[in-house]
Amino acid sequence: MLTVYSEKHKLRDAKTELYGGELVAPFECPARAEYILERVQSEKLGEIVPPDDFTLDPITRIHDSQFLHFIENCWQAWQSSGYHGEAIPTVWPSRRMPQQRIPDHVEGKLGYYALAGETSISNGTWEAARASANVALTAQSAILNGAKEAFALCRPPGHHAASDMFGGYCFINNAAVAAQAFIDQGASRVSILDVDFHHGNGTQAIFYDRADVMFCSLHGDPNDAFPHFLGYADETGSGSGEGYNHNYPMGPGTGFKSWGSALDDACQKIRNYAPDALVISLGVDTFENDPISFFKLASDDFKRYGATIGGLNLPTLFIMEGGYAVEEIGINAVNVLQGYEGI
Ligand code: SP5
Ligand code: ZN
Repeated sequence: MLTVYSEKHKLRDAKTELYGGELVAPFECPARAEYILERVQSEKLGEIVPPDDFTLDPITRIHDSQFLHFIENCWQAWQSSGYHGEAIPTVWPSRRMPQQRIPDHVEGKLGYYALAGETSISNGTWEAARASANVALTAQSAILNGAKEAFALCRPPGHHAASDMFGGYCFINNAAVAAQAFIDQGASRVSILDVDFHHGNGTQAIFYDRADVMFCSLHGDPNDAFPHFLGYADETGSGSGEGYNHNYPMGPGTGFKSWGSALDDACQKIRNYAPDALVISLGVDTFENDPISFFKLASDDFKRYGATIGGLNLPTLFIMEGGYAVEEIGINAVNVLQGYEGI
């Protein structure tokens, strides 16, 4: 399987994450991608190529231009305002405050565009997010040009980012950008299957009223898990998108037996939908030793479910999302890809 990887992910190297009332070293760190790359190499998964350059056009198909402009310029504006730490929002347009104004000051803009407060914006964040989207688009092009499958080793991740929101370690929604690229290049239907531990709230929001992109997500019940405010089972789509959004929230301690049944159900929905392409939001934070999650999948389970995805026999684009048990992240991610390939 082809892997697309960019060294520019290292430019996303924030020093702070707001966690449990403290500023800690971010869980979403450069070592994650390096461990995955090493495992791709040591397992001889296949060729590894750098991304092509793309214009902003495929990204603006999904994201609001002012939002992108903000992510690009936030760090500069934050520094100019005299702050010494990284850019962290402290105020939001919450209930009973209107959301139609976008304030001028960077502090107001941060709250306007942030969906959560844990994700600091730091020097290099925009460049890394841009490169991550190019990694996804390059892998998507490979499939368009005939590859059966490809692995986009994206970092930073994307599935929490909506058209005009960042957070949950995400800035540009790589899976959504790639799915839209398939549609723009002639696909009639695309399925996105999100197996990250967290609900892909950004991806759901982006495609919620559309029938041409079906979204299925297996995740920690938002009653108990981030992002808390989306990902419930009764969210099934709206307008012409009604029936094309499927959430499988599961509680603390969920192991492979129940998780695998949910996957089988989602795969049946994908089969019935008969998409032209399948995009997998591949988070491996479902792992039993993940430091911020509560599912109990073992390393071998990743191989087993990779085989289930392979059984769909669809052109498949794997997009890397979360996974924070850093030393095992390469084993778990590559196990999915090898399971898919029947290895
Ligand atoms: C891409 C991705 O996986 N993003 C995840 C972002 C989660 N950030 C918030 C984490 C809050 C963790 N609370 C967990 C409590 C564990 N004791
Ligand atoms: Zn996650």
